[in-house]
Amino acid sequence: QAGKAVTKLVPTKDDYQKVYNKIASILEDDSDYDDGSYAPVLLRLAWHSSGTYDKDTKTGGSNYATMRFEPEALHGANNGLNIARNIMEKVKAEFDWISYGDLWTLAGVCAIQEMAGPKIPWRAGRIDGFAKDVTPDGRLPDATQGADHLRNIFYRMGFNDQEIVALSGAHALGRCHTDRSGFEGPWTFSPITFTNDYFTLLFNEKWVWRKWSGPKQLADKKTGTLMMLPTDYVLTQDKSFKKFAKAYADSQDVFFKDFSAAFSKLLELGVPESQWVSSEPWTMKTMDEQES
Ligand code: CCH
Repeated sequence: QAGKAVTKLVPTKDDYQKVYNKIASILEDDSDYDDGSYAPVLLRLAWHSSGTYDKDTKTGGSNYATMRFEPEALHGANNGLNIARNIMEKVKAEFDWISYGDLWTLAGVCAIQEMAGPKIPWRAGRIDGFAKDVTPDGRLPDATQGADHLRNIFYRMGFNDQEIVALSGAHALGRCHTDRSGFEGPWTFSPITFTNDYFTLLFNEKWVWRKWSGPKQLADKKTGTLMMLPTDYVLTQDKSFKKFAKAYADSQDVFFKDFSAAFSKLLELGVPESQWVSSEPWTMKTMDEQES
């Protein structure tokens, strides 16, 4: 067979692990970027590419990676995600066989796991869509609103109150940027380590409206360095949300378990069952696990 092209094989779990490893290897490429890691912004890309799902029309979701196209790329909610998409191009250049939907969701898995979060079961099989598949603006949550809005948005994706609260715990990571959303600052003191601090801080700190010219957001009274969005604070005000938020503040294990299940479900929204390459989700290894 010398000199003959090898028949292209279906990628295996090992192939996707190589992609995971590549993503992990570039997370901290620029120590000057934010808190020293691209993981939070990659996580936000995975979420925004999946959270457009509408269960009634079965449109949106992670399948087609339609954020590559205008106008979805320019939707206000996606401000700043061009940074994440550009970083992903470096990975795509090396692994051209992977679909954008698989790449972006795998980056979300990698971000959580490499920031010391729980294992996120993940499956491959998303396919690239076209500009005609872009979703309408307004499918992602608006941080200035309240509990009704959160329910409208997340029930549309097929989530319940418990899952809404669990997913919100992702705000343990990363920060807001005035030039992206208008809001400013991190939610926790460790924005590149996944913890349940978002929930403990929500209950243990006193939150006051920040006095500034920007959009309405809360600041912790003690240091004034942390922030909560109106939609974050509502998790302590709405009776049903509060019950779950309290449980997650009380136990990081419970939070990690519920987050893993809800986030895994989020990443699969909009992908027809027949497309998955494996019947069972895979658990990708962390870089640490592969060293020992
Ligand atoms: Fe979020 N998020 N998010 N979020 N988000 C922002 C940043 C991050 C809302 C609004 C905002 C989820 C849910 C919500 C992340 C993950 C998740 C920002 C600042 C706003 C505003 C953007 C900026 O300025 O850079 C609202 C409203 C909701 C309602 O539920 C969910 C669910 C997830 C993931 C599971 C992450 C991570 C960030 C930090 C990004 C970064 O660049 O640091």
